[in-house]
Amino acid sequence: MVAGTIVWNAGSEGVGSAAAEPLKSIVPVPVSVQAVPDAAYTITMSTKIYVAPGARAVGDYLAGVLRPSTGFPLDVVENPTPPDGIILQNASAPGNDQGYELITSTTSVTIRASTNAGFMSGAQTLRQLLPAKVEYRWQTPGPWTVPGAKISDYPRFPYRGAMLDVARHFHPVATVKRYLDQLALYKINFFHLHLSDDQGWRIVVDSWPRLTTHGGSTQVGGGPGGFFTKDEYKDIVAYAAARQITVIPEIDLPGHTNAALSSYAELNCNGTAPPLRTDIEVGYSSLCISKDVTYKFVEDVIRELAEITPGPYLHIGGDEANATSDRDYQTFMDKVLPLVGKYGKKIFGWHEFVKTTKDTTVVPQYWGTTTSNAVVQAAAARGNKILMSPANKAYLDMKYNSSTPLGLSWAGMIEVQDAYNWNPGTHVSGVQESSVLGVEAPLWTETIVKPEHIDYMVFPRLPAIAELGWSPWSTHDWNAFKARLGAQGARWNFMGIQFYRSTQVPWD
Ligand code: TNX
Repeated sequence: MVAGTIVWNAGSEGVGSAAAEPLKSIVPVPVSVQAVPDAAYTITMSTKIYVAPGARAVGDYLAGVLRPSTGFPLDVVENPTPPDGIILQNASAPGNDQGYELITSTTSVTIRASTNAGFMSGAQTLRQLLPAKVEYRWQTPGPWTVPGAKISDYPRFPYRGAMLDVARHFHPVATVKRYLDQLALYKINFFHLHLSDDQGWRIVVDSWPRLTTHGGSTQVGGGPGGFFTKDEYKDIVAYAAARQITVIPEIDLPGHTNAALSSYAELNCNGTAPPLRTDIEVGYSSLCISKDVTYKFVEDVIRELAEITPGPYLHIGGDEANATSDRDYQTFMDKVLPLVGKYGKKIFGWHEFVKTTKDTTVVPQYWGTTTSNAVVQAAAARGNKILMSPANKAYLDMKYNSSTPLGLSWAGMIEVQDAYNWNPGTHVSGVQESSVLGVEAPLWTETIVKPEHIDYMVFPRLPAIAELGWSPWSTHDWNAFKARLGAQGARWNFMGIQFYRSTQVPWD
């Protein structure tokens, strides 16, 4: 079937509004959805989840999503020849290795995939095919019917990410887990955790303990701050992994380092520790490029962080190093980039760092507001993959409009339609689709203090970015998207997500 085709078999037309129909409400929209008459499947008290060997983790996750509202036991069972029920079956996947098929019959709903990433995406589609109340945390009456369907689906880009800044305002483990639960629903598969900035250092480094005891002790506005112990960080990584999400930790270097400089006087060129900062200025701090202790510090941090990070990537920041001269910035990156490799990790950084290296394995994250950038274009020409986070489209901390009570506006106001109406594959001139790794939606937290604030800025824009990363460009259509997005509102209500009710969207 052609990418993006949506085939409606006889009997599926004219039943209710588009938004109310689960097969027409999936976000991100699948590559192909076929309605199959007389093949609806109803989950009952006796339904079991049969898993291929290796897919048990996804089966357990799916059972965990479905049990509270259905009240059903939904045992997860390994069985090579499952009779009926929910079946996760090994098979060659459509498109690429993150793809899956979902096929219903009156006795089963089968997800066919070749990786747990594929099974997880199929599970999220299944979740969206069930009534919105399946998201409720209390037992609620069914029926729990999946419409008759054959879905074939796979992502446009391998990387769909979200970033959370826990440095400007600290966000504890429970808030991070809640966010991971929300991200999984939209097939986000990378979680970038911004762990250090001028206002706070949020991860324990045993060899430099004052980074957290002092550097983690406050935040923007002067509150108590906080930090993750290594065990808490590992707990986040495991929770993400159970949702097939890879954590990419960021230590922002050599700028955005006031919290570190305040914790250790020796990291400053003048040997004097500055006070902690709780304002939202940027671009004033820099590690001391000429001191040997700087590289001992950076190596210790990278080593300890790499040890507790099973994923393949570390993000080294590199943005807004306005207090570091160009020559010093180059010197710093020449010394630091090899350290990441030494501890077995690949490098992500904010896009400007890529001017310092010809290494084509590093990933610059484009955060500019224009559609041409010489450094990024040159990197793409050399063969680097680019991660797209244009601030005027993908930044979740920008206001929706001038009356939005939270957020900043330096990159513009971003209504839902603005977040949706751009093409990652053509956005930056000279960066072809084949050079794009994917998309990421960053949430900086200068003004974001509580989970409700996260909800309000993330929803409904994150699903727009998720769809740009997943769905074929041939499906891109604002009117179709806004109808599907509107149908998600009921789901968010059951999830307790306090979203922004944009007037651009016909909410259910
Ligand atoms: C720019 S984008 C920053 C952050 C701020 C953000 C606020 C980037 C790489 N740096 O330090 O938090 O703007 O929107």
